[in-house]
Amino acid sequence: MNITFCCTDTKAEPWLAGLRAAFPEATVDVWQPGAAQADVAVVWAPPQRFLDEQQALKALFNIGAGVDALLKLRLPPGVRVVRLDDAGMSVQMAEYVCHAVIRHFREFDGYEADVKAGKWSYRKPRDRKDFAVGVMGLGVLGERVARALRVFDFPVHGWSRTPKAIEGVFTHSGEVGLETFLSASRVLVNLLPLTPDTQDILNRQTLGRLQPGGYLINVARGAHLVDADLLALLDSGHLAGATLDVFRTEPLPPEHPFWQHPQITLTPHTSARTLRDESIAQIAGKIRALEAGQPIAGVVDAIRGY
Ligand code: NDP
Ligand code: OXD
Repeated sequence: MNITFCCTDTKAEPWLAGLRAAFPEATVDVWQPGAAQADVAVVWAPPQRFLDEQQALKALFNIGAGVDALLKLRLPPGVRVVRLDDAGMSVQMAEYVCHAVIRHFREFDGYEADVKAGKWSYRKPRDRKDFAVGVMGLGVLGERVARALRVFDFPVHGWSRTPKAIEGVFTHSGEVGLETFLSASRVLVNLLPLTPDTQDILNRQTLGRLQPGGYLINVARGAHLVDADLLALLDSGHLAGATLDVFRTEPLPPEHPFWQHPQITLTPHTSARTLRDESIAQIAGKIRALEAGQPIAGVVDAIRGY
């Protein structure tokens, strides 16, 4: 078997070592233009030239959960696109989102500012019943996040394309369920894949339906959010703030107003990182399963877009 590695912004050596250890019988190399045809590829943001040259690939293993960038490229015919299926990401996402929700709910940002100013002051405890959290997307990451939020007794609503049942979570689905879902939520967490149906979904209209004093946590993709609409809703006072991990352009350009906005907390696309060892183990297991003709989880439906 010939495995090729083509991952932008990723140190190749440790990945190659892990893949070689898992497949001692295989050839595992970093792709170079003109390289021999490979059977399987491990990729992140590969150039179009890679895909144009590697027409014999049977499977493309994306070392992330989101495949939006990959699906914009022309893929070899019949290739299976396989996403990372958790591989240590969901616990990180649950930590990040619970941290952001709790920081906002308990006003820890306010306490930090007070302490910096040498002020010993109390804030009135808030009622968590008034801080219902809506999780958009109830897949591998969204479901874990919804369950984690329930541990802190927040009312939790979830929205997905097809109906879902999660114990303790009020679930809604499809276009018909969106309005009820939004108006039931004060804090909105976005964990949707980026597809033609979900691009720009966080806009003046949808965010405007959140309860007054709403709060946005976007951890999925920057292109889900209409930046100007978020700024307008913060200025109008309808939204109290936002925590953003993803942006239309990454790195976020230095002149972007999000950097300095007092109600926006931002992080550099780090809410759930790809963990190398877990990912290699998962990909290796799936390659072995495919070799044995067994079904695998995480195969992307290119028509659906995730
Ligand atoms: P999944 O594919 O497992 O889940 C996607 C969920 O979104 C499903 O519940 C699906 O519904 C729902 N959905 C898709 N389209 C629609 C729609 N049109 N309307 C309503 N619901 C919809 O994805 P993951 O949970 O693994 O990941 C989600 C996203 O998180 C990734 O695509 C990626 O963009 C982002 N991500 C960000 C990271 C970061 O560090 N910031 C790290 C990892 C991922 P259904 O259940 O009915 O199919
Ligand atoms: C992913 C990501 O999609 O890192 O996995 O955003």
